[in-house]
Amino acid sequence: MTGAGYGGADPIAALATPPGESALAQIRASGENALELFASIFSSPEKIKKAPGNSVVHGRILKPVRREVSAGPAAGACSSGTSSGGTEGREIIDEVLVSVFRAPRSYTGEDCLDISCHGGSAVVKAVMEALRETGFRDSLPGEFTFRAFINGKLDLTRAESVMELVSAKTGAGRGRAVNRLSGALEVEIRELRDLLVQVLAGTELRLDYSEDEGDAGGEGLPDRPLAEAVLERLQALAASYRMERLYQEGALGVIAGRPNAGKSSLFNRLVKEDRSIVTDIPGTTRDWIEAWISLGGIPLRLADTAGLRDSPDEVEQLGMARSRELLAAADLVLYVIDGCAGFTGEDRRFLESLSGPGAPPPLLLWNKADAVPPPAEGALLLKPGTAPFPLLAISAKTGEGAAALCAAMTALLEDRNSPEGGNNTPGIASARQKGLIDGAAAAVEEALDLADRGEPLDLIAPLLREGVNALGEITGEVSTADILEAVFSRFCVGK
Ligand SMILES: Nc1nc2c(ncn2[C@@H]2O[C@H](COP(=O)(O)OP(=O)(O)OP(=O)(O)O)[C@@H](O)[C@H]2O)c(=O)[nH]1
Ligand SMILES: [Mg+2]
Repeated sequence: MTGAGYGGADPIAALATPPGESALAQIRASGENALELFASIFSSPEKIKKAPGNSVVHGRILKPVRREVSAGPAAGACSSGTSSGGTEGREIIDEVLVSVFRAPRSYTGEDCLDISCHGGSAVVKAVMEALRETGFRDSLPGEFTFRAFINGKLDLTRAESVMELVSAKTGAGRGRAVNRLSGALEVEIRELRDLLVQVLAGTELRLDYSEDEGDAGGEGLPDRPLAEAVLERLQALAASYRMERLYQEGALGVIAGRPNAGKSSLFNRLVKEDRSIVTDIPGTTRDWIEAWISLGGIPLRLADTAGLRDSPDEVEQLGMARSRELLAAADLVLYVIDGCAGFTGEDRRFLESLSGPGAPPPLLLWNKADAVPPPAEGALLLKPGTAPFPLLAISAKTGEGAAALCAAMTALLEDRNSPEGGNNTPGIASARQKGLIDGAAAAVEEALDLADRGEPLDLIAPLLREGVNALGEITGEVSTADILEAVFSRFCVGK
């Protein structure tokens, strides 16, 4: 049941906060004898040993005894040792607050400690060394959450959401991950699995009965409407994946256009900072520059690029090659037209070259609307015989149209990623979950298809079982060491 390296209940410890200088740092420890081991390096061992679960103890961490063999009392030695544990005269490492949790009422389900010590690498290093000397080992990535899973505190969907929560870039992404952590996805998957088990049970029963009767049971699928309902809900879950990825990982937005169109000015306005150099010299931006922004909760990696034009300048050409690479990977293209120069033949050519198969249609922006208003039609005819392309009037200089632009960008990303017709199912956010849901849906679909064609139930039952197993794998009811290791090794240490 356990992956190589993971497993067991031996005492583990890890820094749970980022390394570096800070007011406080948090070190987590968990496992068999965690409280007794920690007590041996604590100024008031009995307080730790007797502490009830969910309580906080104040005291000092001391150098482990083994290191004190011949050394006399060091500067800062503990002079007020308590009744037992041999704490007198030992060097103090730090003054700490220790949160004590007792099994099974802890994150991991084991005896657990959260040590809040002073921040800074020297303190953390010394505390971790003391913990190692008393018998804790450094935890593997995600090992605390792995133990929570093994001890039945979390299913796999919730365990994965812990990592999603840690890496959420915006409030909306965090909200979606918390929804999964609270078990919304787990409940949906378990429900679907139960329903599919019901269909399978009905099928096997009919199969047994037909075998007794001497036929192979080719008379349609028992509980067919149930199987259809399961398939529909599985498809809705699969469709939620793109939207969840969008909120979790974000999208790439690229600002492109001719030199001097105002791309860098727009970039600075959207990132709300003077990041990119703005001058009236065409060809100012050579190398692209990027920043993350939040678009109504969608994390957007926004890139300002070198202006596109026919130029013999080698450096500019290299810059434009990079612009094109970014454009090829973009989820959203903001094409900026210089209102003062008007829509030029060069703009038309670049826009045509951007509209390859699969490329997202760009948002066309008429910039410098403060100086020159956009064409009265509010649209541009890019190709004769095609529908005019809508224009959004903006001024990177005054901010006019910026709010409408952000709303249009958000709507475009949501439209492109939302499931058709929308749905209210809890979303799935990991590729692992998506693969298993697709597998389960394909199996149920094939089962229905075979039933339609009057195929015998003994061909259909294994497909239903495949679906049941795939759903069990999502929550971790069916799991192998490899799956668990793949899930938990992606976590950060201390989680
Ligand atoms: N009136 C007006 N001027 C603008 C506006 N946006 C940009 N400009 C001016 O246009 C000039 C070029 O602006 P940039 O933002 O550097 O243009 P760019 O597209 O990044 O240019 P390159 O980096 O050379 O490709 C600067 O003088 C800006 O002040 C606008 O909305 N209105
Ligand atoms: Mg620029």
